[in-house]
Amino acid sequence: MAKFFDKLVSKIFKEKPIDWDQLEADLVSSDLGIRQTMEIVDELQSLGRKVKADDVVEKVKSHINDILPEDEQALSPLENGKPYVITMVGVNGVGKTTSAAKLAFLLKNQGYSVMLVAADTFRAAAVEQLEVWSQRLGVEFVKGAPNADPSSVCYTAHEKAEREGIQFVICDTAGRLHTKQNLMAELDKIKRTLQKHNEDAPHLSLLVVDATTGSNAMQQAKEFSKAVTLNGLVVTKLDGSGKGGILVSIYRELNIPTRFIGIGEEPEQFEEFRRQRFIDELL
Ligand SMILES: Nc1nc2c(ncn2[C@@H]2O[C@H](COP(=O)(O)OP(=O)(O)OP(=O)(O)O)[C@@H](O)[C@H]2O)c(=O)[nH]1
Ligand SMILES: [Mg+2]
Repeated sequence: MAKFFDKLVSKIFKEKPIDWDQLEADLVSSDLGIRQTMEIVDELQSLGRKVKADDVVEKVKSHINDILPEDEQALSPLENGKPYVITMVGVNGVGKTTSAAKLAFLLKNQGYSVMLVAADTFRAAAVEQLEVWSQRLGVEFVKGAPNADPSSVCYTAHEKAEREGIQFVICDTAGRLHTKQNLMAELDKIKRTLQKHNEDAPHLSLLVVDATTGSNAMQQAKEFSKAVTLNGLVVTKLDGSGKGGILVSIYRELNIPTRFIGIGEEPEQFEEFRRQRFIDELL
């Protein structure tokens, strides 16, 4: 995972005494958010002694540990024989389709049966992209007619999955901007349609955000959570210049826990989020 405090560490170890303005700037640029940054700096300054680099490292770690929730349980199939339904939503290009495929791969490797559903029906290329993934990974795939209503594709897929005893259904949706009312309403329709099969569906509604977009990801999380119930976050592209701090601020502000992280383009470069591991790898 990206060591998002690399820069910070190298600076604070060189500079004694600590340059507070610089520390603030570095914490903010790690996407930890202004609120967290101010709290960390205040707490350090109120230690009442000369603050050392180790103090900063410890404080950042303990602060994040206090904010983030306990890890969620790994996903497990429903016991009533119906499929566990996962929807992937987010703005364009964040990594929804890739993450849907990677998640299918992860679940398949845990021994579960999985179906990928192409509910991004706007572009033929989008359907094809997911189809190629499903063939490569050897998982079930369902698509609709070109330009079909995404809800109907999800409805049919659920029916098929239930009939065939498939344990996990992952619905990939088209990228959309929160400003497009009709597209946001479509997400709600997908949910309502799935609920005709199972009132608890979707069991996991994942917002996918690209870590390299920094505070934009926070904005997306705010807007999407107004339109749909989100109960998990996927943070992609943490292998690049992505600053993982964003997942801390999103949880703090919106209570959406990070469930998975993407750390590359390959199917295995995707992990369940683990708080301790994240903190250990920060510095
Ligand atoms: N380096 C890196 N690249 C990623 C990661 N996740 C996705 N990508 C790349 O990001 C690009 C966009 O991914 P998609 O999965 O097509 O994104 P999308 O959200 O489905 O895009 P739309 O359907 O067009 O909205 C692809 O080139 C992916 O390979 C990641 O964790 N790390
Ligand atoms: Mg896509």
